[in-house]
Amino acid sequence: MRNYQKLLNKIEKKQVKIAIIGLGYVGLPLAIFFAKRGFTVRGYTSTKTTASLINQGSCNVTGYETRLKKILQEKNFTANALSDTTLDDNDVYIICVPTPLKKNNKPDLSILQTVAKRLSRMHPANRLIINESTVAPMTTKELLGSLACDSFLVCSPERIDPGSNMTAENIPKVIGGIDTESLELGVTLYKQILKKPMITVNDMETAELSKMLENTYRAVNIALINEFAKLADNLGIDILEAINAAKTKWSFQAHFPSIGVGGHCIKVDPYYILELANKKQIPMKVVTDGLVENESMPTYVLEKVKKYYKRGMHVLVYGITYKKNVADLRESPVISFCNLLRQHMIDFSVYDPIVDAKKIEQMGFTIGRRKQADIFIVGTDHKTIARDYKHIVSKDTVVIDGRNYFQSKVGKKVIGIGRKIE
Ligand code: SAJ
Repeated sequence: MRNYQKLLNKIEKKQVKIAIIGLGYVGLPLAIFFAKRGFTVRGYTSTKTTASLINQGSCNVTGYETRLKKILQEKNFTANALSDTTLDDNDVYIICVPTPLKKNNKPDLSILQTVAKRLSRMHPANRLIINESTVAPMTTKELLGSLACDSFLVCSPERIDPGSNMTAENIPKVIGGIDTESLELGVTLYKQILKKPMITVNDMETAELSKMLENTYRAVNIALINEFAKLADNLGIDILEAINAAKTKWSFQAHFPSIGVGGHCIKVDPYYILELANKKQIPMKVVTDGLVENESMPTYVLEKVKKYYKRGMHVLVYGITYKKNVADLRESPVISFCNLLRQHMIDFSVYDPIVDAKKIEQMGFTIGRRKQADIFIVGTDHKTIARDYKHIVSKDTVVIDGRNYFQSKVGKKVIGIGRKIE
C-alpha cells in the first residue's frame, strides 16, 4: 500500500534509508552527497568483491576518494552486492546503472532489466523508486512501471559531466513522475542535496526525452562541425578561426571537430532514440546521418597519416581515452583509429599518461614512450601534452593533431582537422 504522507514525512526528517544501485561516476557521488546530509545510504554494486573494495575505501571515481573515506568512517554509508538481502530494507531506491550499446550499436538494457527484476521480486510497498539511468522514452515505465502499484516511481536522468568540476549538487535536475505524488516525493528528496533548481516536467517520458534531446543535440552539432572541418581542409581555411568568429553570434553554440565522438553519453544516447524512432517508423535522418559523420572521423584522420607515413617511421599516438583528462576508454574513437592504423599495416605505439599501460597492452597495442617520433598523433588532448610533447616532437616531426590542440607550429608541421600550421 502507498502512504504518501508517511513517506514524505520520513524524507523531510531524513529518516529514509536510501539505496543507490550502481556505484560508478553517477551513483557513488550521489551516495556521498546524501550521506553527507545525514541520510543512511546503502550502495549496491554488481559483486561482493566490488562492494568490499569500496567498503575499504577503494574509489573508482576521480576526485571522490577523500569524501568516500569520510562517509565510511561516519558509518552512514556501506557498499553491498545487489544480491544482498539488505536491499529490501530501504525506503528510497535510486537506480544509476549503465545503459551502454551492444556491438551492433543497439541499446543494451540488460543491467537495468536485472535491477528491475531484482526490485520486482521484493514487491516493494510504499517506497520511492527513481531511475537516473539514461533510457529512451517509455523505458522506465516498461521496466519499472509495475512497481508503481504499491510504490512511487520517478525518472530523473543523470547529467553528470565526467572530468568537470560540476557535480550532481550543482547541475539543474530534470524530474518527471508517474503521478503527482511520486513527483512530489522525488522533488522533496533531491531538494535535500541540490543547490540548483529542479525542473519538473509533465511525466517520466518527458524527462526521458529531454535527456535524449540534450545529448543528441550535442552529437549532431559535433557532426555538423566535423563536416565543416572537412570542407575547411579542402579550402585551406582555419576552421577554428571560423568557429571563433561564428561564436560572436548569440544563436551559435560552438562545437569542435575531432578524431571522433566517444564516451557513454554523446556517442550512445542517439542510438537509443534512433531505436525507438525506428520502432515507431519515424525517420530521424539528421540524427542517422550525424552519427555516420561522427563515426567517419577516425578514418578521416587515418587518411592524413597515410599521406606522411613511410615504413620504418616511428609513429606515436598520444592519448587513447574518449576525452581529455578522463581515464575512460568506453567507445573511444581513438581505439577505433588505432585499429585502423593496424589494419593498414602502420606501425605505431600508444602512450597515455592516465591509462594503465596494461590496458593498452590488453588492447593489443604497443606501449609507447615519450621519445622522438617521426609522426606524433594527438589522440586525446590530455593537459599533460604541454609537458610531454617536447620529448616527442623534433623539428622533423609531423604532428597529426586529432584534437586541434596545438595553436602554433611545432615540429615540421601540424596537420589538424579543418586546419593546418606549417
Ligand atoms: N567532442 C567533440 N567535439 C566537441 C565536444 C565533444 O568531438 O565539440 C567529443 C569528445 O571528445 C568526446 C565526445 O565528443 O569523445 C563526448 O564529449 P562530451 O564533452 O560531451 O563528454 P561526455 O560524453 O562526458 O558528455 C557529458 C554528458 N553528460 C551526460 O550525458 C550526463 C553531456 O550531457 C554533457 O553535454 C557533456 O558531458 C558536457 O557538457 O561536457
